[in-house]
Amino acid sequence: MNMHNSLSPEQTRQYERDGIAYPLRVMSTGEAHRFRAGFEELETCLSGKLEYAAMTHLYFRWAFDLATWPQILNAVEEIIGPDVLIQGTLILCKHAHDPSFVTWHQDFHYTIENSSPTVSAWVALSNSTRGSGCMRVLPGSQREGLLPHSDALVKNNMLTYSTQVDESSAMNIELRAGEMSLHQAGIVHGSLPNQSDDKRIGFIIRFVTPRFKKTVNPVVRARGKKACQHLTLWDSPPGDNLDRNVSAWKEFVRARNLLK
Ligand SMILES: O=C(O)CCC(=O)C(=O)O
Repeated sequence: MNMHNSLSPEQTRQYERDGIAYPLRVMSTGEAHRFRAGFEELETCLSGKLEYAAMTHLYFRWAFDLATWPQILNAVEEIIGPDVLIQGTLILCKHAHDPSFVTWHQDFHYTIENSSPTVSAWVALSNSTRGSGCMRVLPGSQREGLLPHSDALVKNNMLTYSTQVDESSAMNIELRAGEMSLHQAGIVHGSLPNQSDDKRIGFIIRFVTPRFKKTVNPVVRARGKKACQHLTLWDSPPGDNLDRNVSAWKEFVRARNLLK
């Protein structure tokens, strides 16, 4: 299989110019399906449809393994350097024929309070197409700086804040299961509802470096050794007691207000 362990010169140019590089194959379809099975096991355990799940990498081994997947980290290193920390993860799952969508926004919202280089990986655990509500971006919009956002609740919006844009240049970021895109925090992006018969599952990983200042949530060191005593490092990968992990994860996201 032709794995892109790192970015080609054209992909690096695409990332700089458009604010996003894609599609990058980082694992086989079969491996993506195994991660999907981990997510679906969690859904079964919670006895319901899971649409929004933050920080699963701290509590579930499959999510930890995905967030620290070598082929993902190899590409991320090329963008932010050899010291790679995982600031957070988020699963956005649009179920079949689900009206949920994501309004246009920038990710500065998550990372504005620090001076660290940052990049987000959007890993497809199912095919993410125009029909299933793939991510859409406005290429080059990362050069416009921080746009005004409002955080009004919008029915069926999977996130809570949005910005107004001219979407005529919108580009669909279609990915097959096992591929990813890497996007800059400043790129304006969003997505439309899933009109397909399958789930659209995106596993999003936000990477930073030890220059990261915000200390609210623990970070996982994925690569490098640089000192970061100012941050809380989450050292141990999750164990395999699913019931215990589910309870601890539910308590963590509730206490930190990471529920949608
Ligand atoms: O998954 C989506 O549809 C949107 C993703 C997103 O907003 C993000 O990765 O920041």
